[in-house]
Amino acid sequence: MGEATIGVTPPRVMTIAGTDSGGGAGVAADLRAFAACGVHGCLAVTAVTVQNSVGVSGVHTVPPETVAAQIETVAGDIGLDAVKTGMLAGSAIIEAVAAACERVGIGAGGRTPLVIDPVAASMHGDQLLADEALEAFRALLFPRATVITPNLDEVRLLIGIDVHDRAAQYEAAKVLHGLGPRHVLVKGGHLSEDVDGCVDLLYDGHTFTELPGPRFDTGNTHGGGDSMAAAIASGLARGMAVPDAVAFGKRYIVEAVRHSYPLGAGHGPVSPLWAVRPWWDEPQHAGLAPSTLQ
Ligand code: PXL
Repeated sequence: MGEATIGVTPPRVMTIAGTDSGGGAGVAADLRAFAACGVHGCLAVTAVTVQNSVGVSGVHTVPPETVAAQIETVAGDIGLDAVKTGMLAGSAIIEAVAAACERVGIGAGGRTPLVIDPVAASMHGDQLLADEALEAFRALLFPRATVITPNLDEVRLLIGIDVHDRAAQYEAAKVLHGLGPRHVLVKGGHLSEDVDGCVDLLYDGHTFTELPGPRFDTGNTHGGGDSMAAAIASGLARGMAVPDAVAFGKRYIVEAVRHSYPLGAGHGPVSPLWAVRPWWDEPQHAGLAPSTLQ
């Protein structure tokens, strides 16, 4: 009989999000980011989307009580060191998520940090959140958040500020902080003024921190926001303070975009597994598989 080693339980992180049948965004992206960032990933599925690289052609939501049950049943047994949310689809699911988080101590005064990526639309503009749900986001989830990670499209939907320059990015961070999250990360990826770089802005109510990074000339950024928020949640689960977890998430996503790849006729995904080694090329596994193509 082979001898199994008894491993050490890694930090445990849950994504509360939707599926993407194309495998680039949502739960699939989050779980790969968790694996690449050294944590065990759990999932509470909120919706099944029918999509490919060109767009979303169907959204089927999971009953809100089933979403809440996934969260509570995992929290009560496996335990959670951090949680992130992605596509929450509508206000009934947001209400169920907020209530479940309250019951098991996720976010706000609870012991488990909560990263909220306020996903509203896909990069093609397909709606992933019902219109009336924006208010539920602001009222029920933002006050619970350790950090929220909106992009500039989400900023416009949430608070009506159209960010075209750095000054407006600062202003948006202040207004969003007023809605109750402990930290706000206003991502600058869609800021046209930054042609060469991409500056994300972190605000904790006192201090602004600019996180500069490169900008890549690629349309293959599908799943980028999801993966970054998942990496930030992984950092928090590993015990990092928020600014360190955000810097960890930024470094991770820069490399994921650098290694992004084409897929289908539309937008390809970032590569959440850019850091995973090709084990089949190692000498002890030689001959099992053809060496990596290219
Ligand atoms: O990247 C945002 C996102 C999140 N979750 C799901 C998605 C998308 C974008 O398409 O499909 C399920």
